[in-house]
Amino acid sequence: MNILLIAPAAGNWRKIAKRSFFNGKTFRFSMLSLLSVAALSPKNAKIAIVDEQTEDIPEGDFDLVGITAMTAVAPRAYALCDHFRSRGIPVVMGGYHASLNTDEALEHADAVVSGPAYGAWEQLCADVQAGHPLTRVYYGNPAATPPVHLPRHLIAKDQYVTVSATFATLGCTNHCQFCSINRFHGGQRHSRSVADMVSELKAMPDDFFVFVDDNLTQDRPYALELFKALETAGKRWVTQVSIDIADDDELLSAMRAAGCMGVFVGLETFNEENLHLQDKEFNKPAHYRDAVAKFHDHGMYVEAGVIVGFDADDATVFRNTLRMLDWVRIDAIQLAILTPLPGTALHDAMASRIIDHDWEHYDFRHAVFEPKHMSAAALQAGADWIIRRFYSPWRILRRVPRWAAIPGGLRNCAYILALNLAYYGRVRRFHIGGYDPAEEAATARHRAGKKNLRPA
Ligand code: B12
Repeated sequence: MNILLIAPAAGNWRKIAKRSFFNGKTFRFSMLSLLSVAALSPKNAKIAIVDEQTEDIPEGDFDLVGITAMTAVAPRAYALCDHFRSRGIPVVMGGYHASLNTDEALEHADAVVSGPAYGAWEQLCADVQAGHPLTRVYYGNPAATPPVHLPRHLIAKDQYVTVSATFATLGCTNHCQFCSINRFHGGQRHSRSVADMVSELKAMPDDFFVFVDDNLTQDRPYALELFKALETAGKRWVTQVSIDIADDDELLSAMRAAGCMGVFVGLETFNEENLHLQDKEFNKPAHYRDAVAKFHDHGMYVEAGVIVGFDADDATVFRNTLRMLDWVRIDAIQLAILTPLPGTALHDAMASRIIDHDWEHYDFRHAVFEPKHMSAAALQAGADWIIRRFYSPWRILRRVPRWAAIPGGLRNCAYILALNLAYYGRVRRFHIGGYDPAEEAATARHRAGKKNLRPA
């Protein structure tokens, strides 16, 4: 059985790896979706995994094509479905978009694997091998035990910041309105056995890895057990947690002892009303600065997820947000424009205000709805303005070196610098906020000139 598994890429991201200055490598750290599917495939199957960020789609005599898709790449995924189906090759879609928008996906794919692939993909492959017609939807078993070892050799190591990504938990029990996770996992969270984690991590090729969990510490006893087991593994890792664990010194110490270098936290907004509207009241903006300081005290950097465009945001949100990000001493941000992803509670609530239905624009970089207190164009411009300002060379230079002064912080300093430069590269490559190299050079000359004019 000859299987082709594809991670499509849209627009600027297609074959971005071939570019020199910004090649997106820092943001390529997980092919877990397709590696998991590959691991569940029949033992005798010949499998190719293609990541469109790094390579072209091959032509060949495939018995089955599997495509993963987040919403932003769904149109590209559909074009690929149509292409392979026109050649008589059965195509299956899986992942977030197809699971939460199954009827739409079935207009292009022969079948959809809904939810996790466990149990579903094995059955689907058995149907193909037996020559049976495919069922339209195969439902995975969320409580199944995921394979411990993945065929990581199927992806090109040099194209990724690390091929050592994994997850210890799946799902999150919070109900944040804008997030796909809760609905995708049916409100459940499942944890893998600590023994399986240790076995997988020991076999990983790199010392550095990423936990792609949505909220690694949500089950505290489990997290403490996992961290204890990792203490002697000699690994370094990063992950995503929620900010409310900052008061838990025992947990933070255990994370650090287990090798955690830094965390991604969804701060989302500095406005309490917005948090209330999104069912994320466990975030307390008044505590953000102290919370970030706690992570720093434990030797962990903080990258924040920040969203603009909520209903309590007006045109002052951009300046305020940037000022607050500086003040709370955030090390890096992923700035998003609020996006009503189809399948989320937010999408249901906002349906009548959506002005752009092109899924390719649902990449958190486009204003696709009419905001309450400003125009969509103002939201777009303001979001771009924050990104460009936050990742200006001046701010990066001010932000990163403070880690060099922290004992043991040099490693983090290098990592944070790489992360900041990668985001800066994105600003340049995609001309975010009207980035113009000539203008930046002129500003640099202007500042240098000012310095030279300083009295001796
Ligand atoms: C890693 C990651 C990324 C990486 C991915 C690329 C890479 N190669 O490294 C990067 C950083 C680039 C990224 C970018 C974005 N991401 Co992202 N990302 C993730 C994250 C954290 C982990 C994905 C993962 O590896 N999961 C582990 C695997 C095992 O689980 P899985 O993907 O669900 O796969 C299982 C099933 O879904 C199924 N399956 C999946 N695909 C397929 C295919 C077939 C054929 C079959 C049979 C089954 C199947 O089987 C797998 C095993 O059970 C998820 C959150 C999460 N925890 O999943 C968000 C997530 C997928 N991202 C999300 C979003 C919104 C984005 C962005 C739009 C915004 C952003 N945050 O910047 C951009 C999109 C960029 C673009 N234009 O394409 C959303 C997707 C929601 C949606 N409806 O589309 C998620 C769910 C986060 C969230 N909280 O909402 N992301």
